[in-house]
Amino acid sequence: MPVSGQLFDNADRDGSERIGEGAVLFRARIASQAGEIVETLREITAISPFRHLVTPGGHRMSVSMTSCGELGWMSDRKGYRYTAKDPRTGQPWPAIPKLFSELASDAAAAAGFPDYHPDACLINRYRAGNKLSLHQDKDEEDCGHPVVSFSLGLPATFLWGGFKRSDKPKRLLLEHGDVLVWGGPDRLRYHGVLALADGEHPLLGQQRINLTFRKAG
Ligand code: MD6
Ligand code: FE
Repeated sequence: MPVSGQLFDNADRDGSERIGEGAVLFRARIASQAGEIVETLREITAISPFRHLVTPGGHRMSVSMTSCGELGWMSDRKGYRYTAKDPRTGQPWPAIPKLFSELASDAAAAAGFPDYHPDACLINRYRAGNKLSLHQDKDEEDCGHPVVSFSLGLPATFLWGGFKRSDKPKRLLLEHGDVLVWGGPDRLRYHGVLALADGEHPLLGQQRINLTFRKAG
């Protein structure tokens, strides 16, 4: 239900904001769990460290990435795909911690996607100036499942585009603790992240971390 004039007319009392037919932004939803999430991330990145991937076109991505889950997202000269093992270590990707999968499925349910069980979590690390160009998430077998995104650390300007790369995107500020769930008719929208501005975050210092959960297999 829309509330006071301070909020947008698509904002609800719980701080959630519907930004599309299949998309809801929950502001600061996981802020109180952020410390525990970051601690758990350290355990994951000790096993499968952040690395800069190369796009099929041969560009080194400025954002560094790693994964956890039964499947991890990969890019190299041969293309984008999911793998069961981290090519860097030759070992399976670390499992998705229970805390993460519970928070992701709770958020999905709150956005109208019950019974969400992600099997892949891509972890992105941005430092000042790092950006992610407009793209669609379409490497998953069945795009009937939503993507759930957690933002931690420095704020970023997220580009919420249309269904063609040339559609002018809207700008959305994603801040520490925000959760964005998007699926259904919005699942294949183009989206990206503008170059991260300098800053200092109390928990994460000069970085932004983004986790995106998917059902990839
Ligand atoms: C980011 N996020 O926020 C990058 N993709 O750093 C994504 O690319 C993304 O947030 C699909 C669904 C939600 C997302
Ligand atoms: Fe994406």
